[in-house]
Amino acid sequence: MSDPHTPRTMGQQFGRRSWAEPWKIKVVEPLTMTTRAQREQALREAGFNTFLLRSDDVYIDLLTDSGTNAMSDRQWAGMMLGDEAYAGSRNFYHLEAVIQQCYGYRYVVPTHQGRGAEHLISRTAIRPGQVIPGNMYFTTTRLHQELAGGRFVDVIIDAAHDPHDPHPFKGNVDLAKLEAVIASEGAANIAYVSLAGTVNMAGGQPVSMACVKDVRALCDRHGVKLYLDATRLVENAFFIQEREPGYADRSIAQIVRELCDLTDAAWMSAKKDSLVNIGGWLAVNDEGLFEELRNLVVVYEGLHTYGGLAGRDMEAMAIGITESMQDDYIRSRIGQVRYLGELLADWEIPIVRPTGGHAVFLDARAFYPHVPQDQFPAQLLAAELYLDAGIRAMERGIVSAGRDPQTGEHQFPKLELTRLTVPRRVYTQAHMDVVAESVKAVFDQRAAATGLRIVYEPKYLRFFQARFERV
Ligand code: PM9
Repeated sequence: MSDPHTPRTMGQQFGRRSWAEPWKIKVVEPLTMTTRAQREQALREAGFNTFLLRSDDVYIDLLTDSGTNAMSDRQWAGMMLGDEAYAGSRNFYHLEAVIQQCYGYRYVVPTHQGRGAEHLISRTAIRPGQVIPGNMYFTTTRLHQELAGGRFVDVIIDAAHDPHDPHPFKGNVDLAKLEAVIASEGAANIAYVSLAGTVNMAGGQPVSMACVKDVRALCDRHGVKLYLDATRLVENAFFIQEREPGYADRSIAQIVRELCDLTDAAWMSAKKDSLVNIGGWLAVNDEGLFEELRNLVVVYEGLHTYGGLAGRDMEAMAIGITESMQDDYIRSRIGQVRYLGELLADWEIPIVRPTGGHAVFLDARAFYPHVPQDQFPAQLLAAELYLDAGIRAMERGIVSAGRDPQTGEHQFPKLELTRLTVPRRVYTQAHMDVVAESVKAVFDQRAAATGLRIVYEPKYLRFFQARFERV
């Protein structure tokens, strides 16, 4: 069933009454077009890793939605209001007030980006040997939890691991799994429950408000804290508004606030939802935890009133947060991702269903059933997409999952995905058409593709810097 919010299907349903973005373009940035021969050379030099390509060699860049947002004229104007004082910048106080109002937490600590916040919360809230249950791992989040001596345990519902399961809230926590972890480890040995909305590695899938309420109640029964990765919470709120009974008439801002109010603290990579190119924060309700975080931030990020950011960046973030909560904006944002997903689904190209918030995830196992997982089918698919039309995607499979810290063996995730991540307010519908047609061309050539082997592998977060060659 098509979704009524998709621009294309709106036209089909109501007879050419299409729906478009609530903004127009004021500044443009030229793109580079390359030949196949140039791309072959660039990919070889990049060791078949799209992270190692120069962006000048990329035509349509769907590597990530992180820090790739187009800012509004208001945000650029805000940059001129940057107060670059070392201490007590007025932009920090503006940002603090906006976070307190929109996300609802009492205390705010700015950080340079999401992983700066993950580092601080992990160091502060995890004792060595403790367990952190969560709704699927995220690469940087789990690494910081492990570096702090913790162990992540996945408690997401089984449907999240099945690319074709149409569950509307595939980010939900399986309460029985969570209860079992608390029972086996003991509540005192749970550092906190780590809840993400949306869930990136599951395909940008949302968590429902009903589920968060249940998790909150379970945490309360056991005296366990509930912390939120709010990186794409605005996108999550859109899915709640669209799919969850009782929320159709609530605004995105109200839903975000209601969900945050069910949690004890949050960390944020503002480079996603908040429509900026850099920035992050931690926000908590507990004064003692805040004291520790505020002290630690000066060691690793910068003074507690800038946390590694320029004043102008904090101003752009404050304005971006407000813009991100506007219902028309978020509908167009998700609508564009869904438009791409529906084009591919119409052509029977295997993607994660339902289409998530920030990206369309291609099911690389279904693309290349003849390529074993330890020959990196999703990495291969990203490479083939680049070769076909200069489109840059990202691997989200076995390379991203990394090695087991105990055994050193590959971890084999059920999902072997290649992510077409859509930057916010950057590309047009015509770009999405070009992307879809390239994916189709690569799909039609799938039988000829051969696997990859690793020739260089760094110790941490290998997907960023590993190098490959064809088997
Ligand atoms: N996510 C992404 O492309 C950028 C780096 S990893 C390829 O999806 C969540 C849910 C994220 C995230 C980054 C971070 C870390 C935390 N949580 O990149 O450090 O998706 O700002 O945030 C990326 P930073």
